[in-house]
Amino acid sequence: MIITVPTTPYTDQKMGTAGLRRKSKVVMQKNYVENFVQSIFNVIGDLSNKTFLVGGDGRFYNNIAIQKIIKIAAANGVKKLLIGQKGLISTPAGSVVIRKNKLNGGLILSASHNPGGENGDFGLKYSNETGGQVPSSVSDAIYQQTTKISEYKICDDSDIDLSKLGSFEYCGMQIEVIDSVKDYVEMMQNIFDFNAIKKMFANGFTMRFDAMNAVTGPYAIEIFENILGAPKGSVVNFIPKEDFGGLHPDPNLVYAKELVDFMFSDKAADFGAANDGDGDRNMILGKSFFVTPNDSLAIITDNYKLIPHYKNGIYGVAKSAATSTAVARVAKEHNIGYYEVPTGWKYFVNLMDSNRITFCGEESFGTGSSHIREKDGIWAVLFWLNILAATGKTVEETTVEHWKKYGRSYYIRFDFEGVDTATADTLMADLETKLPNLINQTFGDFTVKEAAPFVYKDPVDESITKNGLIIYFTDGSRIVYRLSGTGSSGATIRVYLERFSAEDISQNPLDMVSPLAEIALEVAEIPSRTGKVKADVIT
Ligand code: VG1
Ligand code: CO
Repeated sequence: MIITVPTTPYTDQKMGTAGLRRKSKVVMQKNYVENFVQSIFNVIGDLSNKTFLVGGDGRFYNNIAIQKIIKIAAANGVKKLLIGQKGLISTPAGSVVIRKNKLNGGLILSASHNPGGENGDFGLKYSNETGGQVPSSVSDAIYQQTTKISEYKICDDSDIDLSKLGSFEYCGMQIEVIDSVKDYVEMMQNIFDFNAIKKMFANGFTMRFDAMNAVTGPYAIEIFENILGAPKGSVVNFIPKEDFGGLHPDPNLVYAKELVDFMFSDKAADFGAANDGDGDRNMILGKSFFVTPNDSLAIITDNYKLIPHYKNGIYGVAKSAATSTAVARVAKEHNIGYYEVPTGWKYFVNLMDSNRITFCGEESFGTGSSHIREKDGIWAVLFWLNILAATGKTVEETTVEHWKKYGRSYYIRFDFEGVDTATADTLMADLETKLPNLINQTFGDFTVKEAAPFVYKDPVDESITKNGLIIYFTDGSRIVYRLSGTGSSGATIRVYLERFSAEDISQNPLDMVSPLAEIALEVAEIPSRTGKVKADVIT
């Protein structure tokens, strides 16, 4: 049954910020998935004693790719695969399953928050035994393999039915189709005070959770409606669809419009939340109120004592460099460790494994903790529900009180999308050269204190990563520039703007950062070089 098939390399199989992400049509090319998966197995080496998880966010082409992965794994002598029922597993649930069952790793098929469908994107994230995505040293080795691959092994047998739970043998390999939801739900019950949240719902508290037609629907129905007793209908868009029903499953003010409109209407629930395609991102809303992911991380950290699993103490916290400094002030107040890493969850893994941090987050709607090694959308929602249940306060009260105590970091991200790759690369290179000259220069009310590339040295493996350019101003404001590593065509320039105010906490964020935006565009010459005078997406 096992055959060896000759193949020729693709030149573009390099993983970005979070796995390999390409247009579905690119991935549908002959041997594209085969080449990539065989390259991963080539790098791992001896597979005879190894067990992996396979599953994904349910998007278009997942089912076909999963069948290919099964056949290639079997042909390469993998001992066993755990596969999410119907091929579904959220990114955080995948991390739970890998860690709980001490697996050697997993392949999570998702392009996360990118749209799906035949004309959308496809993705593949590769995690190791930590339950987190592999470090760059490993993804680089896999990329090297993909550039010289000449053959792959595959089991020439029929497709497998993944709709029913159970264990069986296939082409000499063991397969276990697992419940995608169970282990994850159990873990959440061990972290949070489910009784307190249940009581809050019993007393009439209302919520709306938007699963955006992606993978978190089944998890959310089970946790929020079935177990915690939120009224039926609290979870919307809960059936995972191959094309996410045409939605762009990115939980932010732009793409989760349906939820945002509802939460800013007079019918609003007490609490609103959405997750992304693969369930690792979250957006938190109150009645007519939006909590930025930056503030959410700070508020979660500040309130750890309210949560059973964390109440006896936490290690430090970490954020990506682009994320606002709100959580830094909380870390200082609680006298805990504080770390800044490059963008991408994989940079948090060593910090968690070495007990340096408990919580971490990114401005891009990612929040999480050392309970797993991925960001975790439903975990963040439960954290907020637990805070509200413990304090009896609203989302807005909780956030405003936080600002009163710590001051407020006004924060906005500008994305310039679909920029020609060479133009974007040159823009960043030229800007980097210019940075030293900016120091001490004054722009209106703002004086540059420092300007430099962000360079990170991992304290555990001592690897060096350079990602993004940062301008620091004397008043604590910052501009961060970086190129996206998750797009599937062209380049996206991200400009992150942050302005701190200790007392003035009720201004409009866009108004507050707009002087910084002007400086940011001017210094990097974005309009003249890209032809764009405005950002395509503002979040
Ligand atoms: C984006 C975000 C980053 C996040 C990454 C993966 O990367 O900015 O913070 O970790 O997506 O998120 P980039 O390189 O496009 O800025 V997801 O939900 O894959 O899993
Ligand atoms: Co995601």
